[in-house]
Amino acid sequence: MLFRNGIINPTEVQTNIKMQNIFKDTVFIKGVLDIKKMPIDDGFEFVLAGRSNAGKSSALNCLAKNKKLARTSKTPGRTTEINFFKVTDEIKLVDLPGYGFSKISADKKKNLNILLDKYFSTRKSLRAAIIFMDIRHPLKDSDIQMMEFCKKYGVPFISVLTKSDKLNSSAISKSTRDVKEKLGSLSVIITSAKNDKGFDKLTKKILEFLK
Ligand SMILES: Nc1nc2c(ncn2[C@@H]2O[C@H](COP(=O)(O)OP(=O)(O)OP(=O)(O)O)[C@@H](O)[C@H]2O)c(=O)[nH]1
Ligand SMILES: [Mg+2]
Repeated sequence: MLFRNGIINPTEVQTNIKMQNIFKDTVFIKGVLDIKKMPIDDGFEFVLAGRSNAGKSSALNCLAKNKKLARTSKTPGRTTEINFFKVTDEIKLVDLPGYGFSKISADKKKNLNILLDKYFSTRKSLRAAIIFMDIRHPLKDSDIQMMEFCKKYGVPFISVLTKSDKLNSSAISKSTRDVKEKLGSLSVIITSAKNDKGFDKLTKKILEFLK
């Protein structure tokens, strides 16, 4: 049991991380484009944000160790709705459409922005955003805007640099150092969905927000 009377026991959480993958039974709930159709606002929610093609849906699949859970694609713009996933009775993951996708119509973009504004400003269960950035070109203007957006609504964010398999170790270190310096944060998680790296760390980081 991760929860007792709705209260997290950190010791049990730590034990659970070692013993099992808490994301292993993650299932898709639904995709929505209307705030009224969102699942009930309870428990703990984590939102996966980032530019199109950054690797959000692939990361979700790696957390759950289920490649068929969220649809991924070489073509940017694969995820078009706000997709809710149930991790446990208490935890949900929310896979967002990527920002910076030019093929989406201006109207759709506007609607999505309004929806995200409503979601971030009203969602009581929202604990943190996970901002995914390709390690080869992190901290684009749209990423900074997303971070500002999180700050505006008091939503903490976790920075993740994806696709580390595309760089050698010195380039990984350089990019990580740059991002840490620019963000003034020591906490940046490096992942590779191809080599299944970094997801244990990301899991631990997410669990810290349950305390
Ligand atoms: N080499 C490598 N490719 C990756 C990695 N993560 C994702 N990809 C690839 O990058 C492409 C985009 O991945 P997605 O997970 O669909 O990206 P997304 O951020 O969900 O994209 P949108 O839904 O368009 O916003 C796919 O072809 C993935 O296979 C990684 O760690 N390494
Ligand atoms: Mg996606």
